[in-house]
Amino acid sequence: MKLDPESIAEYNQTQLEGHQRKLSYWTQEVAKAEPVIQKLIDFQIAIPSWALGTGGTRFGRFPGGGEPRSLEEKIADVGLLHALNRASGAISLHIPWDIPTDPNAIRQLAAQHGLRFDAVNSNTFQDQLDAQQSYKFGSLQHTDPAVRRQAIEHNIEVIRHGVALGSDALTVWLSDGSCFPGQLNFRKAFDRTLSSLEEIYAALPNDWKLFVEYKAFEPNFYSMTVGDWGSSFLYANKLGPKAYTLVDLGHHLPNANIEQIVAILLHQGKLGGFHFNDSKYGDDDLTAGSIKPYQLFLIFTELVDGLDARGMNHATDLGWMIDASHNVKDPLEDLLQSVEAIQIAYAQALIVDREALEDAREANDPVRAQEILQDAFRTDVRPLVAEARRRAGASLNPLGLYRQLNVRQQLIGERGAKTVTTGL
Ligand SMILES: [Mn+2]
Repeated sequence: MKLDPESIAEYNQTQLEGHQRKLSYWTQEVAKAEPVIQKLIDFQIAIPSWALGTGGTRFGRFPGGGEPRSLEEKIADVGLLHALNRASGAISLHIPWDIPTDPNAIRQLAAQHGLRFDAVNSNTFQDQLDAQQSYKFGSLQHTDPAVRRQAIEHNIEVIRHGVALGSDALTVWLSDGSCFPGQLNFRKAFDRTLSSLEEIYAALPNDWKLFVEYKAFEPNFYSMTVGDWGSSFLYANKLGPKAYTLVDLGHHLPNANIEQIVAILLHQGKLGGFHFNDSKYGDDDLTAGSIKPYQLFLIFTELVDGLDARGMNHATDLGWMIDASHNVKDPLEDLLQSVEAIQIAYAQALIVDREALEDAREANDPVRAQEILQDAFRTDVRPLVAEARRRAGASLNPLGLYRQLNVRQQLIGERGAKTVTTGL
C-alpha cells in the first residue's frame, strides 16, 4: 500500500494546535531550536530488510500477518515508514535473503519511495540449500581453504549486488569462533580471517567502505574471532583506509561502556557505522531506547562531539542503521518507535552545552558535568522532532497515524494473514 499524502496533511491538521502549544517553549529559544530542527530533517536512519517481518526466538515465532513476501514488498514497507516519518530514507539489504532479480527495477522502485540503499550485508553464518561447503565451523576463519574460498566469493558477490543498487558499503558480521576451549587455534583463526578479509577488501570499489562488525558471543559461546571492538579495530587497521569498525549496541558484554568505545573509535577515524537496538541481558535486539535511553543519549553525546571535532557531516559520514527483530510487536510500529528514540537521543545530544561541559571537566567538577548532561537528557525535545517531521512533510505522530489508518489490517488485506517474510 502507498500512503495518500492527503491523509498526512489531514491528520496533522487535527494535531496542529497541540503541537504548536508544545513547540511554543522552543520558539522562544529559536537560536537553539532551528539548527537542531534542520539537523533532524537531514538525519536518516536505514531500515534493515530483515526487521520488517516478525522476528522470533529459537523457541517460536508468531507472525502477525501482512508481512512482506518479496523484496518489492519490503521496499514498500520501508517506503511506508519513510512517508510517515521522513527519517527512514534508506534500506539495508541482506544477501542472500534479498537478492534483487532485476536491480534496475528495484532501484527505481526504491527511488519512487525516496529510498536509497545503505550498506549491504553478507551472510556466512548459515548454510544455504545449494551450498557446496558448510559454515558449521566458521567461514573466513575456516581450516579448509575451500570453505574460506566460498565465503570470500559470497562477499564479493554481495558487493556486486550492492554496486548494482547504488550502495557504497559492505557490512561483514562473522559468527566465526569456537564453542569449546581447545577447539580453535586463536592465532591461526585470526590470520586466516585477516587474509580472507584482505581478498574481500581488494574487491571493494574505490568509493566503498567495509564495515567489520564485532560481537562478544553467540552463536559461538567460548570465543568469537571478531569478538570486540579491539579485534575489529585491529582488522580494520590492517586492512586499510576503506575498512572501519561497526558498532552494534547489542554485541557487547553486559555493562560495557559503549559511549567510550564510540568516542575512541571516532577519534581514531575508524568508526564506520552503527546498528541500533537495545538490550537487557544479551543481544536482545529490542526497540532502540526501550531499556536504556540514557545510554543511547550518552552514546549520541560522544557521537556529536566526535563528529564535530573531526568536521564530519552528522547525516552522511557514518552509516546509521537499525538492527533489531521482535516477536511480540508489529515490526513496522516497532521501527517507528526505534527511529523516534534515535531522533530524540540525537536531539538531546545536540542541545548539550558543550562549552560549559568542557569547563566543568577542566575544573574537575563532576557534579556540574552531570548536571549539564542530565539537563539535556531531561529536556523534552519531542516537539522539535515532531516539527522536523512536519516540515519534511511527514506525520506529526507517525505511530498515531499508522494506527488510525489501520495500516496492518490493510497490509493483511493485500497480502494475507499467513504471510511469512524471507530472512530471519
Ligand atoms: Mn548488527
